[in-house]
Amino acid sequence: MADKIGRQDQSDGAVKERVQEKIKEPTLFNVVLLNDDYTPMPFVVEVLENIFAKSPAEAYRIMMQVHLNGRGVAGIYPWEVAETKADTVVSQAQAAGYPLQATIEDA
Ligand code: TYC
Repeated sequence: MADKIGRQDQSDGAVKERVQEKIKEPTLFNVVLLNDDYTPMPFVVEVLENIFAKSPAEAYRIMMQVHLNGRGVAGIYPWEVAETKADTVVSQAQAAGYPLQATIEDA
């Protein structure tokens, strides 16, 4: 096969050297959990397992990272997914009576 990926035959037989790639990577956002003094550690671990699909060991590691450093990345997603997950964290925490907060930032 003479054609190569990235080249495109022209009607006059010339070959255009470069074709503009149309692949657009989705912009990604970090969902960041914030520390507080009141949300129980097991609740945060549960959130990380249930909403961010983390293993129990990874969920515990991230929870401790937030507890010790004040913040930690729970997951990285396209905007609408990040927004839904952050909203879900806050509403589940509120329903349980805890002040746990999640924010979104550029990845
Ligand atoms: N600092 C909380 C405690 O000592 C635990 C905690 C961890 C809270 C992570 C929020 O995002 C958080 N009970």
